[in-house]
Amino acid sequence: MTLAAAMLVAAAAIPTRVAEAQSLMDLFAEEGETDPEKIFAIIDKDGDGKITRAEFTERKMEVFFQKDVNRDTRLSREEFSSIGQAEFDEADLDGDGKLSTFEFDQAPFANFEALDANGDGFITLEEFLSFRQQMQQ
Ligand SMILES: [Ca+2]
Ligand SMILES: [Ca+2]
Ligand SMILES: [Ca+2]
Repeated sequence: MTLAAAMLVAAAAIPTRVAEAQSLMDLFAEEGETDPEKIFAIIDKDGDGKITRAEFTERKMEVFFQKDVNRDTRLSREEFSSIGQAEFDEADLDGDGKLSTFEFDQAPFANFEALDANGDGFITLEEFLSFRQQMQQ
């Protein structure tokens, strides 16, 4: 069994909410980074301890263009294999099997509102960590 196949089997065995949290972390992390505080710091560009919507979107777009290997401004399933098929399909609004920048930005798997628990327009480290914790329960 290849590593990728082994990971697929493992992903299928864990509950969806855990998979969502994992993919959120994967999405924003630098390659191989798993420490949520470091991931938070990557998104919080100006280092003021709060993630604004602009910082969140900027990081999402950075990730998008990193993943878009063939530079067609669409993410194919092959280019974006770190999330589950169900999450991918949910984000693929026009059902063409690829995610546009718009679809990626709107995607429920990386939704600003879901992380901004108190709705003040900023994601704090506490909100970021508790979102992750919630997802893992
Ligand atoms: Ca900030
Ligand atoms: Ca592409
Ligand atoms: Ca699409």
